[in-house]
Amino acid sequence: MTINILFAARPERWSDFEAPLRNALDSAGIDATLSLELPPHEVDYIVYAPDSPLQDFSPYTRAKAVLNLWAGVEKITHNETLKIPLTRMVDPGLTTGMVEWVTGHVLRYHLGLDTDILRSDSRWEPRTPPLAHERNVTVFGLGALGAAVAQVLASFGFDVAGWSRSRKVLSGVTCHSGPDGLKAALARSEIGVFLLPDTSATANIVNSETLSLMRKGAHIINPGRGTLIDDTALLAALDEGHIAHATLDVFRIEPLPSDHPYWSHPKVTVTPHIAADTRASTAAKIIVENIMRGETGKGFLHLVNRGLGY
Ligand code: NDP
Ligand code: OXD
Repeated sequence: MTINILFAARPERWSDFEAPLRNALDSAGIDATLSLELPPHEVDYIVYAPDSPLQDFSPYTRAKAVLNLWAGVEKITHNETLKIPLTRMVDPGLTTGMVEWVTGHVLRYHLGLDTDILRSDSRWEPRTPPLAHERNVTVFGLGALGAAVAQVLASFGFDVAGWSRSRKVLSGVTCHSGPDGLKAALARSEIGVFLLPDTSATANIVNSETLSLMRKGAHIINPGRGTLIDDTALLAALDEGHIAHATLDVFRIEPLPSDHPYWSHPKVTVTPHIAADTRASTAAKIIVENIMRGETGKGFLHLVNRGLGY
């Protein structure tokens, strides 16, 4: 029997994904029609990106799952027309990209790289760089991405702690959890990396109170979601000097409006939501694994808990 797979994402993603998906389906021995357009009532699986025009799932009466190409699902979890399982993207390529991006920005702060890179005078000022074990880094969110980031930073020698909703055990990482663990996680942070999803429980988690609990001169790195940060509170903490610098990849409004104060703030680095992208070559295998699972009645991998919102 032929399985019908609808690819519902921006057209440029189709050119990235068509061949890898086709190859992965062939390797798995799955006979499938893979297309940008199919009659809704004939679709078995929807490979989906939340910026697709497809927002009404009710005509897809036969579909068994929506397989999200993004890790973040906040734009789809509350869609009431969606009644079937929703999976999120956990992709080795995406994870590696995030680990590399965060590590680069942590090293920038840890080594004070800007001092030499941005130097415009001719002063010869030798200094001894600190060592990683002298630097406390905290990763807020220990899921697919945060756990990988925390463990790589720990393997570099950083003194790493993490914070998540449920308690975790990760080698080399001091794990805190829940509201009670938040204060301890914040209090040690010289560099805070935010890899939490956008949910009602994480909204504005970086606010005047939590910022004040971080070490004076702390640095913030946010590749999670813009809603995690109370922007007014962060700007105030930067202006007061309590927070030394922030690197922000994600924003409440994207693209970040050209008149937003973050663009011109001397203590903010803006990157245009490029921390990590789903990589078609590795992600196609994950999608096809989930289609196989759907066809053989096994549970889907990386199922979204829509009650929790991630
Ligand atoms: P996961 O769902 O695997 O992990 C989320 C983590 O956040 C888990 O550890 C979870 O705890 C924790 N968490 C969720 N809610 C709370 C809470 N209320 N209190 C404490 N901890 C909480 O997600 P990923 O690691 O795959 O991705 C994280 C986010 O990164 C995505 O949701 C997305 O927003 C962002 N992202 C950004 C990209 C970019 O390019 N900028 C690229 C890809 C993702 P627990 O383990 O207990 O469930
Ligand atoms: C994602 C993202 O959620 O790119 O995958 O932000």
